[in-house]
Amino acid sequence: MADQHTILLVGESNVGKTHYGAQFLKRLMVKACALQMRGAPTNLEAFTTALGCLTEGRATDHTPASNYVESVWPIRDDSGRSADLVWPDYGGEQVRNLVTERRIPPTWRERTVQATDWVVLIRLHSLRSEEDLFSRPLQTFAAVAAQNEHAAFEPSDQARIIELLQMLLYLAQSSLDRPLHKPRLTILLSCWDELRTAELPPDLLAARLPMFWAFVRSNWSSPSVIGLSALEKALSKTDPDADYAIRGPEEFGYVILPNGERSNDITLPIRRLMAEAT
Ligand SMILES: Nc1nc2c(ncn2[C@@H]2O[C@H](COP(=O)(O)OP(=O)(O)OP(=O)(O)O)[C@@H](O)[C@H]2O)c(=O)[nH]1
Ligand SMILES: [Mg+2]
Repeated sequence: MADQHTILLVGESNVGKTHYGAQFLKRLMVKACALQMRGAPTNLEAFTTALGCLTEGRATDHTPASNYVESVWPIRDDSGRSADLVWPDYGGEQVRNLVTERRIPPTWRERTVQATDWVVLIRLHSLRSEEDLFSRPLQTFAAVAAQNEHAAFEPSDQARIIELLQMLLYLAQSSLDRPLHKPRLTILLSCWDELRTAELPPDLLAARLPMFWAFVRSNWSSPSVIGLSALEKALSKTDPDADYAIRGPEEFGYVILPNGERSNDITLPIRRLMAEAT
């Protein structure tokens, strides 16, 4: 019997969900990874456009805000464990709306309860870094505060992501009395190539989003933080990248494991989840 791994893949718009899904699927198709397809995948439509673009060396479009599709990939790992991977693709605005509207549509409620693993994508490069007394003189703060007196309050990017996880934990009815083992949490720092850093992924997260990292560590027993570059470099939507077109998209992309080890197998974050499942 195959385990069912339903992944709650959480990421706001533009973090790289669709490109990761397409690159993951491509790896499975050309058998260039530790995981193997052991049957026919279903609902690949969500990724066919992206796969086509990547084969030509181009980036694909933003997913329409209201889209939500789940694709099921029957897989086996190199030690014979089987799983049905339920991989969603959707417009990231839906995630942002959960927090801003403070309303959870029934479909998202169900997904949260059913998921065995939560994978959260965070693109550090596009988050606003917080301004505080350590980075700015006090006067600049006072001036900005006066200017914004009537502006609506907006939480910081960091606070918004914490709020999102709080809402999901509440929905999943997780008891926080003890550090959580289930659902397991994997944080993928996406578009790692943009960050041009040699730091370890958990260290970078702790330095850039300290409040978020403290929240995660106080609630989960062993969260994983992995750097992910699904594309390895920025691609244009219009100008095809020659290397991609010649060598194939499966030759690009890598992950940085928590200990700093680099691997070209971008399916490893999921392989690790399968190995931990008991
Ligand atoms: N440099 C770099 N850019 C990437 C990588 N992965 C994705 N991108 C770019 O990031 C942008 C967003 O990627 P998508 O996969 O469309 O993001 P998404 O999360 O699906 O966004 P929505 O569909 O709006 O929810 C695109 O312009 C991609 O080309 C990567 O590994 N490195
Ligand atoms: Mg998308």
